[in-house]
Formats: sequence, C-alpha cells, structure tokens
Amino acid sequence: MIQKSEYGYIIKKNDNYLHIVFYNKAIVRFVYTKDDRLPKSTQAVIAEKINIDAEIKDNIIKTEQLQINIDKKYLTLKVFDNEGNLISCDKNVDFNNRRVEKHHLYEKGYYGLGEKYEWINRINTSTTNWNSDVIGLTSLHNSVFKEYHTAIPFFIGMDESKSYGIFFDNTFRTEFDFNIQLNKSFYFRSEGGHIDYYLICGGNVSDIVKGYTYLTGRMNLPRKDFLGYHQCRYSYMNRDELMSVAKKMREKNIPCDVLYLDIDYMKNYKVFTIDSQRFNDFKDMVKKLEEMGFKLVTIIDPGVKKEEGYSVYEEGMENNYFIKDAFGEVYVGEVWPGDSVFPDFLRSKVRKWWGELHKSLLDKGVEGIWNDMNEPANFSTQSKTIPKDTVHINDEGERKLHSEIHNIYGMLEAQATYHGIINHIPNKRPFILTRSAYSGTQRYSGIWAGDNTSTWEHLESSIPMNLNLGLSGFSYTGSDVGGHCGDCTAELLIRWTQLGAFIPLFRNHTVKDSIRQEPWCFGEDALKIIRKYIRLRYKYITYLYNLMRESSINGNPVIRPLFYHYQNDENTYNINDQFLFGENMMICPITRPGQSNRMVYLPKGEWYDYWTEERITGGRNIITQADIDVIPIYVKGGSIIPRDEVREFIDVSIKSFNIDFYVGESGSYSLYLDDGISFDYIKGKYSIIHFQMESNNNEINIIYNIEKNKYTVPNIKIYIHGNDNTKTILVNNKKITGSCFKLKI
Ligand code: MIG
Repeated sequence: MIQKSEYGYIIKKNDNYLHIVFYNKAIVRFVYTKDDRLPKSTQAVIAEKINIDAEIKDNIIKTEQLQINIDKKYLTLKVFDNEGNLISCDKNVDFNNRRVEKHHLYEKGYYGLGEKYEWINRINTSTTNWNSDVIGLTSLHNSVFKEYHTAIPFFIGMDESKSYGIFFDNTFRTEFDFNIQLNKSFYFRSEGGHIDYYLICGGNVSDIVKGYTYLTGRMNLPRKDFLGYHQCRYSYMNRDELMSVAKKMREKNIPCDVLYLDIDYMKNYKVFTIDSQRFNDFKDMVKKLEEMGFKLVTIIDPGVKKEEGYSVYEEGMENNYFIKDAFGEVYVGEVWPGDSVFPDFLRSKVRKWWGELHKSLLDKGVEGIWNDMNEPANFSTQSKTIPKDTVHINDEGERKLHSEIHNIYGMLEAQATYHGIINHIPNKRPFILTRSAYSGTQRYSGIWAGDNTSTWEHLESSIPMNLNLGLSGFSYTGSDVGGHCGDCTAELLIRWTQLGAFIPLFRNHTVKDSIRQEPWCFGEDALKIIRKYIRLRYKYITYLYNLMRESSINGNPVIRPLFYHYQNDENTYNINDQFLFGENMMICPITRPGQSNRMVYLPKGEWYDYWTEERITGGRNIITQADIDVIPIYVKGGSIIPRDEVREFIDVSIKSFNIDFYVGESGSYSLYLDDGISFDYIKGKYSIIHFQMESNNNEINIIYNIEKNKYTVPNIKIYIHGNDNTKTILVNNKKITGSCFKLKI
C-alpha cells in the first residue's frame, strides 16, 4: 500500500492521499490531499526535502530514527522512536474539516504557539491563530481573547525523557485545543487549505527547537548596539522633544542606544513622508543623534493614504500593487491617514517596490524600521482587519483570498523591509521589529508584543509570553517596558525595568495621553534604581550578544524556561515567573506591588546569589529578600560569564572587559567577538576563545585556547568568585596569584 513518490512516500485510500516526506532524520512531513501532487510548503519552510533510507513493510515505514505505522483504513498514524516508544498517536484525522486529533499520551506539558497571554504550559487551554490588532484589555487571569498579533502554529509536547514538536503549516485561521481532560486527546484544525504538518522528534526540548528552526529558519545575528536600551513614546512630536530626550539620557547618565519616532513624524500619517515643519532638517537631526551615540528607528505602517498626488499611492495604483476587493476594485479601508489602501505583499514585485521606498529614510540616517499595524489592522470593519474575501495575486498570477494570506501578511511586509534595507545598505545588519508574524518571520525581524497595559498582570504575563516566543523560534522579542496603555507608576516601572534588562528587546514605550514614562519621570529615588538596572543590562551586552549568536546558529532561545535545561525535573514544568538568561543565569522577577520577598525554585546543583555571592544548594524552594532595588538573580556554579564595562552607548570597539568565573562544577564557555554591525563575520572576521574551568578540591585550572583570532581581542580581566577555600589558581597549568588578574590574549 505504501508507494515511493518523487519526494518520499504516498499512500492512497479511496479519494484521499497521504504524502510522507522527510526533511532530515528527525523531521517528517505528513500531508493529506485530494490528488497525488505534493503541495508546496508555505513561506515558513526553508529546509529541503531529502531522501532517507527506509524499510517498507506493508503499512510500516522504518528509518534509523523513526517508525511510522499507517492505519490502512483511516490513514491515521502511529510514530515510534528508535527505542520503540510511542511518540505520537492519531485518534482521528478528518480530511474534510482539516482536523487532526491525537491521543494525549505521556505529555506533561505543551509549549510554544508564539505570542499569547497564557501561562507557559498550555495543557488544558485552547487558542486560535488569526492575527489581530488587540489592545491590552486582557490578561493571563481572564484570557478573553485568543487571537493576538502572531500566528505560530507550532507546539512542543514533552515529559522527562521524550519530546516532539508539531508544526501545522497552514496559513488560514487555525485552532489548537489541549483540553485533554475531556477525551484524553488534543487536536488542531484549520479553516481552509489542507492538513499539512511536520513532526519533529528528539529527546530534549532543545532538539525540537533546533529542528523547528532548521525547518523555518533562524534569526540573523543582530547588531550588537541594538541590544542596548531603547526609548520610545507615542509620539515624540517634534525635533526639540526628541533631542531633549536624547540629551537628558546623557545628562542623567542613563545608557541608551536607540530612540524611536512613532506615527506623528509623518505628514498626515502618509508612510515614507516626514513632517518637515515639526522635524526640520531631519537628516541633520539624525546626525546630531548619531554623534551622541543614538540610532533612530522610524515606524512604518502598511496602510497607504488614498490621496491623489501622493506618490506612494499613485505608483501603487499605476502598477496594480494594492489588494482588491471581491469585485476587482482596489480595497479601501481606514487606518491613521483616513481612507487607505494596502500593498499586496504576496507578489515579489510589490515587496521589491516597498523595500525600495525605504531608501528615503535610510538616506537620512534612519537605522531601523518598526512595522506596526501589519495584521493588517483596519478601523472600518467589525473584524478590525480587511475582509476575508479581498484578493491577493501571487507571482504565478493566481488569486488568493485574504483568508489564506492574512496570517502571513505581516511576515511578507517584514521580508520586503529586510531585503529593501539590505539591498540599499549591504554591509550593515538590518534592525526590524514587526507586530504581526507567522512561523519563519524570525529570519527577517524581531517582535514586540504590541499594546500591553501598565499593570502588574501584564508585567507578569510578559514572562511566559516571551518564553513561549523563544520556544517558537523567536529569540529577539520583548514587551513594552512599563506597559503601553494606561499610566505607569514608579514601582511598576522599577520592577519592569529590572525584568526588561534581561529580555532580548529592552524597550520602554507608552501611548499618547498617558503620563510620561522615561526613566526620570518618577523622581530621583526611582531614577536611581532604574538607572542601576539599565546599567546592569550594559554589563551583559557581550554575554547577550553571544547568546544571540548561539541562537542564530542553533535556534536556542536567549531566555529559556527552566525545563529547557532541567527537563528531567518535573518541578520546572509550570514555572512562569523565573527564567534562564542563557544557560547559567537565573532571573526571578518581582511581579506584584509591595512585594519585598519571593519564593524561588532552584534546580539541583550549586547556585550563587548574584548579589551576596552566597552559595546555595539547589533542588528546593527558597525564600529570598527582594527589596525595591533588588531583582533576585542566581548564577550556576561552574559558570563563565563575560561582563562589559558600562558605557553610555555601545560603540562596538571595546577596549577591555571582564570575565567572571563562578567556581563550582567544571564549566566551559566560548567567547565570540566581532565588529557587531557588519556582515564581515560571514567572511571570517571574528574571534573565538574557548575557556574551560576545571576545579578540584583546592585547585582551579583555567584553560583557554584560541580557535580564531581575526577580530581584535580586548584586554581581559578575570575574576574568580567563590574561591575562599581554593589555594591554587592555575591558568593553562601555570600558577598565578590572586582572584583577579589580567589575561593577555
Ligand atoms: O493603534 O503607532 O502597538 O506601539 O505606539 C495604535 C501608534 C497604533 C500600535 C502599536 C503601538 C504604537 C501605536 N500603534
């Protein structure tokens, strides 16, 4: 019954076909169709199909890593790993309703699914994916909305020893239901298209994330200077206001690298225009900012004002670039500029045109683009987006309804922007933030989580949200620090800044008409603490940059739930308010007002209290003090962590920095350095130094070796922490004295 097909295997049952295609040993795609042609995968997938040696026996496909049993009657599947464990087991596959139901087997947790206001473990919850412009009215505690700005139809199921991932590659509205207590099963389904999903197998969660990002791509290495602190507001209304924020950052000694202009920099909200009355001599302004160490990011929305004589509108009309309605007329919706039309990013010609429009901003020195409203948002319909029956045309000239393209619209805009920037400025890494996304968008852009509110609930929800985004392939994410809607308070901004310092995108942003939210807005005492934490962020820029590099290579998120490294410890499966910043730094934010202590779960092993350097044995809960100026942080014994000298902004040529060795178990670390901005690293212009720490009884030996030395390595100072009982320190087997010393490389 199983036959070889051009790309893999095909099984026919009445009028239905099941295609089975491998992408590597552990990734297999299942597609159910009405004919024998394998449909193209969506824009999400970049991996290639491969041939894999398999034994075919009647209804079984057996490879080195997997065994797939196919039910002859219903085309349902059972998948086993190479030890014979049942990994995934279908209960029912409904072709007509594009619904797959699977037995709940061993899974103690379901994770992923991108940006949602939900607890980290999605067991007993459901969600739908239909990119929506939602304003932060909801929270973890009463999740009334299920649909947010992103559609990431990917989840991970796991227990202590097994993991798998499922990527349901369907761009229509999809639904995932993990309410397992009803039928001991879960399901996913979609409103259109067909069943097309990838099963990713592996032992650890990290294998799954690696597999998923192998399939859908990884973030490109971002610019190092954009890892600093970002300040935004809706809006800095004119040149003086923006410049005074910049000056104040420097006067008040607050490290800051990036400033933003929200929609009011434009003339009547017309994209790719600048209101030159309020922002006179824009280019000169950007230059002044640059001299002070600031990069400027401008917002770009997809809605184009319908206005005769406005070049973007006219060019788009002349060339047929806009989305049409069901009757073939250009669809007119309403966004900030009033009546607006929407580019049909599905066509490469339109993307190219849109990308090139960015030249005018880039030529004035703008360094990053912020893509808002790209669900796309629309004010003139009840659905708050454009109608499902509006029409896109793809490169082959085929009509596609918006219901199919909606969830990838934002991704296509980000793609256009990415290529537009890179084509114009080839040797600088683009910085793009998008609100809407589909799987794979991580290849082009970071994500911020849209309009949250200045509430403790949203501070708290941002933790599992960003962690699940990380598990879903997005390592460059963040939620507005201080909250977007509503008025922030001193205490909330302090606690949120303490958290934000360890979130990949560290941006303070707030809405029009809310009280101001820059670090100095809540008095001297608050400023002191806020500054302390922005400075703390700047101590770990090189460490964070190295995490970003790791992610760009293997997909490991920058911030990780505890189970990412302690999967065999079931106690970690539902922890929402602690996370790992890299493998070895554990961050335990304060999420409630008036709180001055909290419980912390320390997994097995030895941990250092970051602030007191007290050594604590893990495998238990502890209570820790957290006065207003303290966010509890723990460092794993055996860690090796680079620490920068704090600067006002990240000029990428560092003269010197430090490396902290936390004595404990043996540990290792590879330090990567490059110019932080260009693509020269691709041509090999970087350095890598491996450090290893071996400790036994009274002796520690630090061993380093240089793998590559093509970028200047600054002076390094080494600090040994927790070595009270250690008598001898060796470096590459040579005895040295003291617990702080300079290393010449
Ligand atoms: O409907 O550009 O999420 O960050 O400040 C509001 C104005 C439009 C929504 C974004 C927010 C931004 C705001 N935008």
